[in-house]
Parts: sequence; C-alpha cells; structure tokens
Amino acid sequence: MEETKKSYYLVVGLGSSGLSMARFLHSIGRHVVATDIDESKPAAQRLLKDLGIRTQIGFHDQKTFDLATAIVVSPGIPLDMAYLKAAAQKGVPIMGELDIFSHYNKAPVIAITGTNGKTTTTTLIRDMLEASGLSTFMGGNIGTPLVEHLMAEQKADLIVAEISSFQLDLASNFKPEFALLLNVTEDHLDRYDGFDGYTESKWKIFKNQTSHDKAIINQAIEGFETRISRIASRIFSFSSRPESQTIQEGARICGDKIILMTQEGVHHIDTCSLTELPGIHNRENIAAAALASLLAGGNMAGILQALENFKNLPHRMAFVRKINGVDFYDDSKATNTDAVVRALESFQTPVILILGGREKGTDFSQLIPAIKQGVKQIIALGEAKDHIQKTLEKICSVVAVNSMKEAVEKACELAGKGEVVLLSPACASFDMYENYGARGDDFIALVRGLENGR
Ligand code: UMA
Repeated sequence: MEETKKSYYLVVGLGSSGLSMARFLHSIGRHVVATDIDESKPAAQRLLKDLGIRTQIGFHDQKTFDLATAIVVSPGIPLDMAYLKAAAQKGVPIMGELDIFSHYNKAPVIAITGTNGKTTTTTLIRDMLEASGLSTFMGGNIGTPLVEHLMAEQKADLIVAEISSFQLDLASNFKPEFALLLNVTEDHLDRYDGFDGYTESKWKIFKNQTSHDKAIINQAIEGFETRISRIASRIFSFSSRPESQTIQEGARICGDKIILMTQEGVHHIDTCSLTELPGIHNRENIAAAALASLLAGGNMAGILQALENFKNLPHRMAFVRKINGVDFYDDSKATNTDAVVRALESFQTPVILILGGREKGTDFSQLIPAIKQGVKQIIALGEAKDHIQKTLEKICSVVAVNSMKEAVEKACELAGKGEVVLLSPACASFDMYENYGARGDDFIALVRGLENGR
C-alpha cells in the first residue's frame, strides 16, 4: 500500500492484539492512529503516546474510520460494527492481524485451528519441534500476537500459530505451509450466522494453500469428504473412529495406540503412560501434533520426548484438591458445550457440575446426554444461569447462585464422599471475569480456602 504523508492505518481495539499491531506498524514507519472504546486504557495510551502514535480512547470517530488508508481490526471486534461497515462502504480496506503478519513474515507457518484442543496441540507441536532441535515462535490466539515475531530478530525456523475463527474471518492472504483442523462443534454462535457460518470460517484456514502445502484434518468432522475435494493442498487425515482403519496417509488411533503414516514411513505412539494427556480428545490432539511435527521436519525421538515431558496446561481438567473424599477439578477453559461433554466423559463417579457465565448463542440441551450419564447436581452461575435452569431442570436438579463463592460453598454442601465437583462452565467468563484464567484462579482460591470440615 502506497504511503502518503497524510495516510494512516487505523488500529481498532487496544487489547493485546491491537497494541502489538500499533507498535509493529509504527516500527516499520507507518503512520498509525489507534482507537479503543474503553476509556480505562491508560497504560496503552501512555505507551502509544510515547511513540508518537495518535490515540482516540473512550470513543470511536466515524471520520477517523472513513479517512483511513486501511483499518486493522482486533479479532474480538464484531465485523458488523457500524463504524466498520460505513467505512467499508466508502471503500476503506478492512484487514486483520493475519493479513499484516502474512505480508511481512518469512518463516514457514504451522497453523492450528478447531473448536477445542487448539492450545494443547499448539503447545505440543512447539515442544515436539524444539525437542527435535528446531527453533520456533509460538503465538496467535494462544496469547502472544503474531506480529511480535516480526518485531523480534525473526530467527525461528518455524512459526507455530494457534488460530481462531475470529482471526480467519479477516484473513485474505494467510497461507500456512501446514494447516490443522482439529474438530468443529458449536461455539461463538452469537457472532456467526448459525453453525454453518462458524464452520465456514474454520475451513478458511486451507483457502490459500497450494499443492506444496499440507492439510491435517480430523476425518470425523461433518462434511469432511465434500470439503477436502475443494482443498488444493495435500491431505493427511486422522481419526479415533473405527473408519480410521482406512486412512492411508495420516494417523490411525486404535485404543491407546496411534499409528502415524507418512511418506517417510510408519511410526507408533503408545499413549498409555501419558497421564497428563488423558482421553480420546487428547489422543486426537497428539496424533495431529505428531503428524504436523513429522511433516515440518521434527523427528520421532523429539516427538516422544515432548510427550513424556508434557504438563497439562492450567484450567483444563486440572485437579485442585481432595476435601473429605470429594475431588475438585478446574476446567474453566471449557467455554463451549463440546468441551464440557469431553470433561464429563472422564468421570465414572457422580459429578456436581458448575455451569454458566456469558453464553455465546449456546444450546445447553447439547449437554443432556452427558448430564444424564453422570451429573448429580448442576450449579448455575452468571448471566446464563436462568437459561441453564430452564433448559436442564427437566433432567437434573439445578440450583442458581450469584457468585463463584456461593457456587463453591453450595457444591461443597451437596457433594458426597467419592464424588467430584467440576467447574466446566460451557460459557465465556467475561460477565464476571477478565478471562477464563481469572475465573479458574478464583475457583482454585475458593476451593483451597475451604476448611477440611467444610
Ligand atoms: N473494543 C473496541 N471497540 C469495540 C469492541 C471492543 O475498541 O467495539 C476493544 C475493547 O475495549 C478491548 C479490545 O477491543 O480493549 C479487545 O480486543 P480483542 O477482543 O480482540 O482482545 P485482545 O486482547 O486483542 O485479544 C485477542 C484475542 N481475543 C479474542 O479473540 C476475543 C485473544 O484470544 C488472543 O489471545 C489475542 O488477541 C492475541 O492474538 C482470546 C480469546 O478469547 C484468548 N479468543 C477466542 C477463543 O479462544 O474462543 C476466539
């Protein structure tokens, strides 16, 4: 894009993504204006002011949108935002961080998307490649904005990028050498035009790939056969379903065993001893991660070493403590119904389930079969509590509470010896917390604070 003296890039949203973007664009000599609707951003404002970047904080101004050379939008900003729509109608290009990143990045990219398991798989790939002697930069939706890599020395052999559907919505030139789609189940339906709209967004990860690139896809995803016929890259599939026996290039998951099949040969992974990665969903994550690592230049020794050393990430089915025979688990990262179903599948004993928060067009009835299987009591919390109560009280006792403290105390009161208390909310945390991590930390602190006698 030609720069004139008066032209400027408008960065919208000054969370972690926007702040890094403003700094990056400034570092390559672009004029930048940055705006955030939230007035409580003094740190961001100070940092940008010191760099000489003009800010509009606490408000958005339509004129600033309309006169921009291009608008770079943070992933969480809804694309139907009126300011954006009006500027787009005037012909202002709207782009996301992946477009800017792709334009300046030189290293090959492994991009990981899916509804659940993204962070675990991304971390596994990073660990497997590093243990194979390769250097990596890990970023994206996992927390560190990708443009941070562009402001560093750019020495990494490979970029390992967790990618969200929000990022893919504005990614016209993103072309990862390796792209992974782990699974697609209902999530973020408050942003998309139904499940189809969300699904469409996820499959965009393959859109610009060519025959030189590689796609690693869960064969169990609905519409797999039709979708792959439209992908130009080489397909490697994996599956934990019985039909995985037919997979020729990719990974078969048979019980605890994973069989990796690539041009380089056949390799086996035994997951029996990998106690930090329990469950079928983790075997799928391991299969996808190992395939990606092998294809990107990793070796089996590194892959196995990374698996052995892997420590479960915080707020994912994390055991907190046992009190009077009751086990407490923090699964705050479970922000959609599929993640909760997977969590419930791990328990054979009755569960007291803490659900709720900010819903995302969530259909709580999807939880019914899993709840019928093993939930003794639901404790409903946050903005979604009435919806949860209305949907689930027909099949399980539901009690609504007003705070996490009340939820923990109620759970404690209702749980019997040998039972489990599980925070697995099926909702975002933003109604009560800054993020899912803060929600999980609050739960852990409250559980740790419980007296043994309760
Ligand atoms: N804002 C405006 N105007 C508006 C609305 C919001 O200015 O009309 C401002 C807010 O006041 C806030 C900023 O926009 O200051 C927030 O931007 P953001 O929501 O994009 O959040 P960031 O802090 O930049 O974090 C984003 C990702 N957030 C989302 O996609 C919602 C982070 O993913 C990601 O780690 C980070 O960029 C770095 O790339 C988080 C997430 O929740 C973990 N992702 C979703 C998920 O995993 O389900 C997709």
